Amino acid sequence: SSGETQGIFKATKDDYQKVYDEIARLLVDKDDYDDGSYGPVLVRLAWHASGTYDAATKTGGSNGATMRFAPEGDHGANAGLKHARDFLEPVKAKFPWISYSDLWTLAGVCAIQEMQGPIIPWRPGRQDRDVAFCTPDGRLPDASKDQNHIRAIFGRMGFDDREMVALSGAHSLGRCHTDRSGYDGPWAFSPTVMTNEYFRLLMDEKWGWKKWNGPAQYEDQSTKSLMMLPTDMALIKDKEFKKHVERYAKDSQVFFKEFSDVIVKLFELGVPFESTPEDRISFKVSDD
Ligand code: CCH
Repeated sequence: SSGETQGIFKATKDDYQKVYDEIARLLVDKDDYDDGSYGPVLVRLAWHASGTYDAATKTGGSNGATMRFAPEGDHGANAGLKHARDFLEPVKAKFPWISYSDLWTLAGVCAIQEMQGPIIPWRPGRQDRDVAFCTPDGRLPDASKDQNHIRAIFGRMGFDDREMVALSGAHSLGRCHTDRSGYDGPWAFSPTVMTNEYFRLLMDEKWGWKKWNGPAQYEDQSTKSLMMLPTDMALIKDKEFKKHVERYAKDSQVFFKEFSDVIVKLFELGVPFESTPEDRISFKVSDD
């Protein structure tokens, strides 16, 4: 059986669509945040919940939602994600049968789809776990590093080069905040719409070091309003990574297809499903 059970309540696909619709409604309703949407920070919450996975020890991953607890919530990489967790509290209150771990990944799916990204098939089955399951600090990527670090971190989760580049395309969304990571600014001109703009900018723009007192980051030379992290630039410095950046810059459909496949995999890392991939739900996008 898949799905949440609480007492005699057994959630159906329609129940999960109701949760999706509620998150989508709140995304429209609460538009007084950042660039006008909580969407990007919800995507980051789902990614940081999932990206702690270690394939060798089969620990971490989205199952558990252990970022609720101080040791993990306070990891430097998770700074600012409280905004995303708090945004979802009214949803959890309205649908108390869903686990936080299913809710966080479902919210990531909803945010991507509502920001005009690809359909991300999703299935329930995550269970919340206690503080003892918090992962150690240092499992998420450090933006000041290079391609070797990217391969070490994402290789530990079980991803190959192509998948690492596809996942990085999420940086078409959102921005860096000086009070969170220390970095500043958005990667793309439309940070609340999912596109392949990140890859096009990497290929087409001239990037130089930003002159400021903050951590080393790049800025575009034409407008000086966009940014790239050292790890973003590593995707064009490394020949094997760059092949995929070029592919995704040229063809947004190819990017959307490969991004969807890889983020489905990311959100399912380490989850002890009783269901099969055929049980995944493709949620209906809201009409505007
Ligand atoms: Fe990321 N990311 N990310 N990222 N990220 C940041 C923000 C977002 C790295 C570093 C940062 C992925 C991979 C990487 C999002 C999704 C993904 C920030 C700014 C840093 C730093 C945080 C702040 O200041 O608020 C590094 C390093 C890597 C890999 O090497 C992957 C993979 C994904 C998803 C699939 C999203 C979305 C944001 C925007 C969040 C917001 O609040 O706007």
